[in-house]
Parts: sequence; structure tokens; C-alpha cells
Amino acid sequence: MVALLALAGCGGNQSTLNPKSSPSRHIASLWWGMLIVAGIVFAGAIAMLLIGWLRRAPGLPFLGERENVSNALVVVFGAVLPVLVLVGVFIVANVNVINTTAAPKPGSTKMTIHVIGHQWFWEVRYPGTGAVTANEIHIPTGTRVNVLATTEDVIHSFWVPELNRKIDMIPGRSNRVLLYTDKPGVYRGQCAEFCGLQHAHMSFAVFAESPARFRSWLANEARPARPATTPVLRAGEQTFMSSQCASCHTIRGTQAQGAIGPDLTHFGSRTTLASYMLKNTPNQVARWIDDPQHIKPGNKMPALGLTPAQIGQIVPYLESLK
Ligand code: HEC
Ligand SMILES: [Cu+2]
Repeated sequence: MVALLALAGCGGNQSTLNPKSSPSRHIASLWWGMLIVAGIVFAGAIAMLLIGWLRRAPGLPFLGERENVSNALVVVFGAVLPVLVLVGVFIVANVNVINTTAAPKPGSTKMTIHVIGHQWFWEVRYPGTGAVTANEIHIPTGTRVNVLATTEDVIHSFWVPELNRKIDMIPGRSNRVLLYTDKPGVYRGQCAEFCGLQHAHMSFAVFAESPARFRSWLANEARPARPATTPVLRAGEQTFMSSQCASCHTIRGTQAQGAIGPDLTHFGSRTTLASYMLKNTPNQVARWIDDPQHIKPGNKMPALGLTPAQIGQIVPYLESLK
């Protein structure tokens, strides 16, 4: 049962052992190599233990009771082999894998994305365009993408296990990590440095799509929000602008210019909300606006006590922001 539970953690789409890029393949190989060596050592230790328990005759099997042989065994297995293994692992991990997973040099990739950690969501900017989004990072396949990782508050760590190593987001610094994959798909990521109460709910996903699809996504994302066209949507926009929402959220092209919460300019085009926690459906969005503290206790969005009617106006407005 415990083994089953432990193995359950290895499946799914957030496993280092399910590599989808060259750096993550190197990391997975290192892990398997270390597991195999550790397995051999473990089997050897268990064998010695069993011999010690079960053997009735004195001395070792085949080797007998000679003291110089016992001493040599202690030196070989207690010192020489461990040093060789540790030096080997050190070289593979700290020379080979460090290089193969290294951050790209600035300017050496076709594209740079700026990801900013917040308690508890990810702000995503595409430098050179006006595009700002949250928690769902789109990248083109077959393209080296440099992720510039910084933080707005405490230390976070950006990690997409299927694509590369983790990279810390340190106040006052910017770190880099390469994202590259040939395979279109959704690669789940997670904050990998404890950053407070909702650390576990600080997830995200990388959407790798064909360069053509990516370009049209980015072009749309860079545009200001669609104007509200119907009376219902206009009422929703009104309520949003006149409640406190606009002081924390930006909707580009409107007077909402807040910088505390995620940019909502194209909220309707995201598949999830609250750091990949809830599906972006009208019901879930209404639940969130009604009581964000119940869903994600401690997060920086307060329940604003809107009436169901007001929420019923805001939700279609936000969903219309494709
Ligand atoms: C005090 C600042 C603040 C106010 C006021 C506020 N929000 Fe938020 N909002 C946030 C923060 C911070 C988050 C991110 C929460 C998280 O995921 O940890 C958020 C998340 C959201 C999200 C999910 C966005 C996403 O992509 O994950 C929606 C939708 C939203 N807010 C709508 C509203 C609406 C509508 C109002 C007004 C009724 C409002 N917010 C008022 C700070 C605020
Ligand atoms: Cu975090």
C-alpha cells in the first residue's frame, strides 16, 4: 500500500522520470544511474548481513578466516569503492548534467519569457510585446526559450519536471532556465521552494504548441481587452471597475490598472485560475469571486461581499475577455 502510494507520485504529468526534453533526459538518466548503483550497494550490504546471520561456520565463504583478507575487504568496500562511486557521481552530476541543463546565455535564444513569482501565482510577460498573463505559459515547439525568473516577494522556485531542472527565484536577482521541447503538449509545473501557506497551490503549466498557433495566441494576448458589447457585459465591466477589483487587477485598455493580482486582460482565454487550481468555468469563477479565502486561505484577494447579482454580471464579463 505504501509502495503503491509512493509509486502513484511517479505517474501523471509531473514526473522527472517522464522527460520530454534533452536536459530532463540527462537528469532522469542520472537518477536511474544512481538508483542502479545504490541498488547494487544495497544488495551487497543485505548479502553480507544474511551471511553474518545464517552462516554457522567461522570466517567468510570461500575466503575463510584470514585477517589480511578481511582487512582488504574493509578497505575496498569501506573506502576505495565509495570514493570511486562518489567521485563518479560528482563528475556526472556536476560537470555533465550541470552543462547539459545549463541556463542559456542571454541573447542566445530566439525568445525570452519573463516569469515573476508572487505569493501565490505566476505572472508571465513576453518582453517586446504587451502580453501579460498568469499561470499558463505558452511556448512554441522547436524553439529555445529563455525563462527569466524573478520574484516580487519571497523566494520561489520555478520547476517544470518534464522539461528541465528547477530554478530559484531570489529577491533582487534574475535567474535563467531553458525551456525547449519538440512535443506539443501541456507540461505541468510547480513552485518548488516553500513560500508560505499556499505554496502547494502555486502550480502552473507550460503549453507547448506549433509556432503558428503560438504566434496567433501571442498576437491576441498582446492586444488590449475586447470592449464589452452587450448590456450584460457592460454592466459586468461597470461593477468590476466600481468595486475594488480594479485596484488589484489590470485589464489593459480599461481603467483597471492594479498590480497586486493576475492580469485579467485575456482571462477568458485561460483554462484555469488561481494558479492552476480551478478549471476556468463560470461556476468556478463565481465561487472564487464570492469567497477566495475559502478556496485558497491566506491569498491576497479578499472576499468583497458582492451580491449574487453582481457576481452574475462580472463572471460573463471576465469570461468574455478572450
Ligand atoms: C486586494 C487585491 C485584490 C482585489 C481587491 C481583488 N483581487 Fe482578484 N486576485 C487577487 C490576487 C492576489 C489573485 C491571485 C490569487 C492566487 O491565485 O493566489 C486574484 C485572483 C483573481 C482571479 C483569478 C485569476 C487567475 O487567472 O488566476 C480572478 C478572476 C479575480 N481575482 C477576480 C477579481 C474580481 C472580480 C475582483 C473584484 C470583485 C477581485 N478579483 C478583487 C487580488 C485581488
Ligand atoms: Cu512559491
